[in-house]
Amino acid sequence: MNEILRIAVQKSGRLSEDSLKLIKECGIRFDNGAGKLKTAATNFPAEILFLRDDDIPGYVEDGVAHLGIVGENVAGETDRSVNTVHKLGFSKCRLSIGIPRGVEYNSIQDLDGKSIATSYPRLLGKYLAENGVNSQIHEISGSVEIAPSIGLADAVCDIVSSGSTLLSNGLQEVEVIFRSEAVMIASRQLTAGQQDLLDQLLFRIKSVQKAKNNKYILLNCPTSAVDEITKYLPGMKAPSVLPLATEGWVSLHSVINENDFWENIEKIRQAGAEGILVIPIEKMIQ
Ligand code: PRT
Ligand code: ZN
Repeated sequence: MNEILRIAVQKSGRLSEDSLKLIKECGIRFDNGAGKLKTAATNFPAEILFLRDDDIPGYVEDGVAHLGIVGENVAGETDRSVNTVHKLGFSKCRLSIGIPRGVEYNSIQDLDGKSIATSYPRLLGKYLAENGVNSQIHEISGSVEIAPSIGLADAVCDIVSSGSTLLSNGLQEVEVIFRSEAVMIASRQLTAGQQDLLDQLLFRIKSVQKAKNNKYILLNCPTSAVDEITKYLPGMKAPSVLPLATEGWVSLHSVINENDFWENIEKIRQAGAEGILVIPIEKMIQ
């Protein structure tokens, strides 16, 4: 059977660029001419649909798209039944409660009996219920942050990234209720062939993500320092160790993790490494 995977991505907005970049990094080629609603990949059985992010869960539930890339905030807010299959690591933000600056705040209980404006009534309602707080939720679809200043609500619950929108509207962030990043969602009715294509795509995505979290490292060190240095290089298996022309010295090749990169580089230097080269990895297959 000639199965095809339809992947819905945001047409234009904060998720668009990184979503398309990820698909390209998975080696899937397509023409994304401006203004297109749909495009076919040339070297993978996939089509890409360009939609508003809020519409993506609905299209995926209905099976019009088989996969979609949305923020976890959108996936968590929707009542559409879809599966979240993988976190993608970009478009990180948080859903937070903000109140006017200067108003005293001790805990979420302070919002009992108060009104909160938000575009996320489900996520907020769940958080309030979990904390036994009874607030009035005002659902509004945009410009949530002006609600307190126009007397519409006592507080807001909105997406925050740098925090500057809250700040410039005289608000302070008092509670983070949900942390979000882009996720891949999938239809619950994939055929075996579509599931197989999804598995292939996820394998590629994980290889791209692993490569981003790691760097290839080459260094020279005394043979006696190899064991000590290897402790800081939990690479793929054991490092490759090649003899150098200088007696008692080797060249060591491995993979170093991005998270504690500088800390480990310092320890490697102290252990006697010299001529350290660090190179980005394009794909990492394990
Ligand atoms: O047109 P369409 O409906 O497709 O797009 P949209 O306008 O609904 O979404 P868009 O493109 O703004 O955001 C898409 C997704 O990006 C969101 O669902 C989040 O998952 C994620 N994301 C990451 C953000 C932000 N950062 C963000 N800062 N979404 C919105 N914001 C807004 C927020 O609403 C607030 O107005 O930016 C402001 C806060 O930013 P700071 O930096 O001032 O704190
Ligand atoms: Zn939207």
